[in-house]
Amino acid sequence: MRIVGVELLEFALPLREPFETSFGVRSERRIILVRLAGEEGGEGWGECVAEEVPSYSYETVDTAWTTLEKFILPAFVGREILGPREILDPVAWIRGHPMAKAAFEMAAWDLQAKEQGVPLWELLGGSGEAVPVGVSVGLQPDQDSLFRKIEAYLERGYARVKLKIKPGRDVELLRGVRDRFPELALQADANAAYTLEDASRLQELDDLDLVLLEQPLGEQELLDHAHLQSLLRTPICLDESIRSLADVRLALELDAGRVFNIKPGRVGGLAESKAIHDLCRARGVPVWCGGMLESGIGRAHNLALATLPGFTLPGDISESRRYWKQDVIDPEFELEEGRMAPVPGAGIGVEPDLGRLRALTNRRIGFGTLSSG
Ligand code: OSB
Ligand code: MG
Repeated sequence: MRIVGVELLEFALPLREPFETSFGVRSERRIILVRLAGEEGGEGWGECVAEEVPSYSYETVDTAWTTLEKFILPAFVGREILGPREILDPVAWIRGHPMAKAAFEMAAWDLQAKEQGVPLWELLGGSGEAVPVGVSVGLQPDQDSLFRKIEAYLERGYARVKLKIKPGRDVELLRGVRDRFPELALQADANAAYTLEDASRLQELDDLDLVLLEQPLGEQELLDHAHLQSLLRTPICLDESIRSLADVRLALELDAGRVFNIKPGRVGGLAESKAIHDLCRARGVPVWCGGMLESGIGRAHNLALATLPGFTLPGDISESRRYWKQDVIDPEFELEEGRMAPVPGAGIGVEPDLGRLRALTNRRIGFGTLSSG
């Protein structure tokens, strides 16, 4: 498969409501999409999950744009791609920047699946079946709005709720929710806001029957996570700490985490995600698919991945309407009877509304030959 053209475009989508985490508040999302043109006329799409500011990760929209424009895309125009696992070989020399690499890699998986006429989930080894999904709820102004929000999500059919926590807004907040919703599949995400000094406070969470506690400590603190895990019954799930299969191997060796959140963007793409999934499945370690407030393009990739058999916990793969007034794909992603399924068709099964995308686009760059539109 030869890539004859590449386009990079950036646009902004306002979030339906602000999303607050221990890092701060987001009210819109700047999104980069990668569009690939294959020699047989097919197109592949990928989304970059880097955020506006370097808080969740050191990458940002601007570092990803520069890395894609200067180093990644020029290596591929006019070049043959050998297979999904070898996609990134020509840029393996680039240190780090997994989110920039993943945006390209995922577009290339989509293109390969389309050129073979198969759905992406099939190429990945998934079932393509509808999967139960969860919702990630940001910090709310008060308990009443939090309860109302959770009730509305449960009515839509979400299979579990994840709440953002931070020091000072943790144990009481979660205890209130547990008292009000005794049966709820509930988990908490601290986005690296604690240190080992908070261990006794975090131990109080053990009585709340949480599915897991996501990334309580700093990104680099695998040893401290192992120490904390030895003090907790609640399973620790790692998010920010995991940037590759090597990180998972180390974390398992140290018992620094007993569950893993796989985000293809954070680990450099779908091939690495699948390798992590395969290792965890072989070891009986549960994984689930995380989210980065993606548009419908990134969501479609995540959903295909989440149909692999080792994704035994509901992912942060929510409906388009949970994030956007209007998504860039049409029809949008919706829950059906509490589950979400990949859209039928080759590749990721969806494509952006090009007219709308053109109207929203703030910057664009093209390499090689691209069809019009
Ligand atoms: O920590 O999982 C996270 C969003 C942006 C950055 C980091 C995280 C999140 C979420 C939202 O929790 C998940 C989603 O619904 O996309
Ligand atoms: Mg997280």
